[in-house]
Amino acid sequence: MAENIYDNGNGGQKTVLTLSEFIIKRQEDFPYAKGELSRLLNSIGLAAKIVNREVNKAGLVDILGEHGTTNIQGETQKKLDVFANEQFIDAIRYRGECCAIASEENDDLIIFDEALAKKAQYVICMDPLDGSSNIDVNVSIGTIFSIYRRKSVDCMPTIDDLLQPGTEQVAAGYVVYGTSTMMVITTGNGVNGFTLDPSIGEFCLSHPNMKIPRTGPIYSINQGYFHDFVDGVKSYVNYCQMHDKPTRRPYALRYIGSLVADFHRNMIKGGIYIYPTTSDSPKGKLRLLYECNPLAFIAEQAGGKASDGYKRIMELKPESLHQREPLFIGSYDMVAKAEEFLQVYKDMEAGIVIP
Ligand code: P6P
Repeated sequence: MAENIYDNGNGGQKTVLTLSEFIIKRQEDFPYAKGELSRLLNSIGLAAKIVNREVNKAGLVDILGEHGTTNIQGETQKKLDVFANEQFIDAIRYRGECCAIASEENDDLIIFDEALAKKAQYVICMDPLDGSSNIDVNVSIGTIFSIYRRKSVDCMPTIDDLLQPGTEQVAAGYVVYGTSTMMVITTGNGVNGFTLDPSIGEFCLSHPNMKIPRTGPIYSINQGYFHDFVDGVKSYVNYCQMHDKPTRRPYALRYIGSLVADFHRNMIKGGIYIYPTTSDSPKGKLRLLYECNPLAFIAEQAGGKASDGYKRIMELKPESLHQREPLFIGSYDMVAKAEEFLQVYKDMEAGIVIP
């Protein structure tokens, strides 16, 4: 395969661009920062490499199985969940650029010690290891994170620093621990994917300027809950399954049960991922702060769309750290079509008759 040749801007040419080099090269994306955001993204990359090492050994060492605790969601925490959470928190803490973290694995806000917390300018929302129920069966899992500038000044951070709408994100990304390990990030100026080269221990630019196709051949939803879906979702799922060559239907149903893996595949091939409301999850299952918003930022930066079925996800004002929302995310035209179906039923319920 031809080597990827990148112009490093100095007339020379390199065969690889590492995550660290890329972040420094793109420093102009965040003029207000003097390297802090770069250091923060690099610390996340470091933690991802450490987690990747353990994920790849899972099964060989005693890191599978349950940790014997549950998180605020009432979900049993896996050993790797807790390990990953600790790695990301430690890596972020010691770089000194973040004052507080909202993590899926911690009931309450994590606020770093006073000296650090007062000067650091960023806060992070993260799901350190999403899809952990797949760990023991060797299915791809992922990390998801969002970075915001804090709102509080000259004081300890508060929960309001984290309860910001997704439109305030300065950076977001995910790591997918799959057949290869990839880190996909945006700083508000497009989306770029980096593949871990284990031989040099570096994330290297492999997917520059990622764009999600406007439409695609895949829909991702847990079909097992079909009878629980609201009518608008049922009608959209039926639409996906109908034969119609011009729109490449029926779409293929692909559902790994690991959000990052399903989302990443749809980013590459085009598709829609839906986690709607169900009787067990009346507000949806996915968390707004550290699952919906970061992936929505990436989807939109790649030309896609993300909503709760009616409204742009990133405009929702969070009320609590672990707030759940329905999520429709992926190819722009597919999410727009799903919203059309939901709107028809919403209008019918409101007695609005379409002429
Ligand atoms: P269900 C994993 O627990 C997760 O949060 C996502 O990664 C995944 O897409 C979803 O839940 C799977 O949920 O109810 O279909 O098993």
